[in-house]
Amino acid sequence: MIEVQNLIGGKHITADECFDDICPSDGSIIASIPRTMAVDDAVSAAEKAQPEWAALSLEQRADWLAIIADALESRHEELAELEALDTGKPLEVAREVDIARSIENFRFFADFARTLPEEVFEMDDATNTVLRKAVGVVGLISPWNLPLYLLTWKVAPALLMGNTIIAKPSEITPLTAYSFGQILCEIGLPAGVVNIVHGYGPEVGQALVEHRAVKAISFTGGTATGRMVARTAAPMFKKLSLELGGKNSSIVLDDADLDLAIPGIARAGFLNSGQICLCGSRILVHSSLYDEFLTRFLAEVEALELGPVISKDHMMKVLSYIDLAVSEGGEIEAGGLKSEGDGFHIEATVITGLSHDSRTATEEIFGPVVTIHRFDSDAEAITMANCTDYGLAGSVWSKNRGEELAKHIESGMVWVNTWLHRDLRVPFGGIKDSGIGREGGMWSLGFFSEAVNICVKHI
Ligand code: TXE
Repeated sequence: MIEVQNLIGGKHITADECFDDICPSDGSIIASIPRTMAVDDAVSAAEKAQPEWAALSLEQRADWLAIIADALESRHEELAELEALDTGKPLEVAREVDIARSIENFRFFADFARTLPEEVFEMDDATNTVLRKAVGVVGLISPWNLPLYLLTWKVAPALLMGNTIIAKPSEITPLTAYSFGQILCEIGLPAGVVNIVHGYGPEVGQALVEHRAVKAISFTGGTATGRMVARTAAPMFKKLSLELGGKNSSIVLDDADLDLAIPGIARAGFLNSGQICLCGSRILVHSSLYDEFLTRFLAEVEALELGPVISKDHMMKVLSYIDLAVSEGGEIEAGGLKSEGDGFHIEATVITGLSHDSRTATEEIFGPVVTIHRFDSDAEAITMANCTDYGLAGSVWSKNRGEELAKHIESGMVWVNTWLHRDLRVPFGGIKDSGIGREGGMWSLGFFSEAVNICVKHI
């Protein structure tokens, strides 16, 4: 049994009160999580560490990111095992997706820092120089679906720009964040530069968002929580980045290569048991290909091996959406049930016969459930794709018209003939109820800094 501890000012602190961390694969208790209100102490430690950290050069901080990347890499397998235990995802996914990308997050920003151009703008009679100063103490709130991956995606750019951090990982999956804190102590990152506070969102997360000394909040999680975070942070004029939910379409045009589209769309629908905000859970297929697509897609889905969903509550929520689909007139073509055994397993579920604007087809389920709908023209596909309150991502599968159609999708990201293919320099984020702001490359560095212009008159 692991005893998760808060990391404050370079020290791990034993908690007076704790609650249980449950393994989704079998429902067993695997760790105790602190329920101490440690935000004030963490903020004090971060404030104390901030001037010295900000005084390092960008290159020195980039060197630190590279050291962190190396340290994570040396513990790749151990971290993957912890992530698999805490989330229930297959070890291979934890290894190849979660931990590989966590390492890459540090490696990428370390290298990216060394490519930044000076921002100097000459006038006839003056020279403007743009400086990017640290924001100060920043709060990073992350979810349970890709725990270390999404946490480090925020930590790396925040550190690079000279901020000190209070991270609040999801209380459902604290293990890799705890281990990450231990690694930072081992490599000697200065005390207080990264502080990690565990606990319930409405307690610890809320206290972090409310704290006056925390100048920016970067949040990834559910849309309803994001709304609460914004309600608190906006009147305090904090910088705010919200990466929220999605209900993304995978669109199969009449000229699609089905050999490519079928495995690609199955992966988009069911990777991480459908618990990725980018998952393509509404599949729109041109009528001319519909029957062939459905037959071959069902065969593809049958061969998938899925991990459990994250918790009992979440399993009940996902199953309730399957009931809703039936009451809305949907036909269950595959899956539809809780799998045998302990743990929170749900079969890969494919539903047809629903209207594209039904609740099942427009609300975020965040589980292994996809709906399939048919359309007759590109214009109809665009209308159907845009018929949700979300606007995060989507994919189009077409030999010739994918890029053109992609321009009409109301979302922050669209893939053509692929999915989850990422260059970390490009903007990542959503529109509509999927959030505010962008992460990635310069967008992350812009969020975690204050741009200051110094205009010097030539005399
Ligand atoms: O997320 P929450 P949950 C979606 C998905 C899922 C739903 C809820 O639909 O079913 O969100 O998941 C912290 N002030 N996504 O309940 O609650 C919380 O402790 C400050 C999409 O896990 O939004 C955790 O660290 N913080 C998403 C983080 O917010 C608060 C990934 C996210 O938790 C808080 C996960 C508060 N008042 C779920 N309340 C994606 N876009 O990737 C909670 N938290």
